[in-house]
Amino acid sequence: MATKNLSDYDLNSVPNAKDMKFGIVVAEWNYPITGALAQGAIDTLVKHGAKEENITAKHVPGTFELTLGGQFFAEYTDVDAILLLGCVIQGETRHFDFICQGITEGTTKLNMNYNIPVIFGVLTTDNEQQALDRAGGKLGNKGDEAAMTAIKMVALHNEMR
Ligand code: DLZ
Repeated sequence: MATKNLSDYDLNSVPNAKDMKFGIVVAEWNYPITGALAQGAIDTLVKHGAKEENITAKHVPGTFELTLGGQFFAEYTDVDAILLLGCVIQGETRHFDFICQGITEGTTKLNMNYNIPVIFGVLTTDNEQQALDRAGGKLGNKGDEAAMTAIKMVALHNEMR
């Protein structure tokens, strides 16, 4: 399936998640947005067969802390995939750049170090409206997309190992 917006996905192309376990780390910064991402992710996991008891969500203060929250899941639990959900909105300082760099590199390192899917579900936008549009607004919900990516990557892992 070639797609630009995974929210418009073909339901049949997503594997069943009934035996999969997921950890979700949610940043509290911009919580109206990250909470919507988390709800979208959970709804999508359940829609594709995941059991609610196999989905664990934890909160961290900001997007910068998502990496360590993800590492805690990887170290201390037996989840099959981890979703990192955050929202960084451009401000007047360079904080945006540093946080985006930190979470991007951190997510990549977790993927490489733990050999399980760690999904980059972070909105990086110029303003709040762009974020709202992507958190259940007119451009879908990137939390749904993170969930589908997680399911697909767990299925690939199970197939190949
Ligand atoms: C400090 C900060 C700023 C300015 N902006 C955001 C943001 O837009 N989104 C977000 O998730 N977090 C932000 N933070 C907080 C940092 O992620 C982090 O929590 C602090 O720098 C403490 O490490």
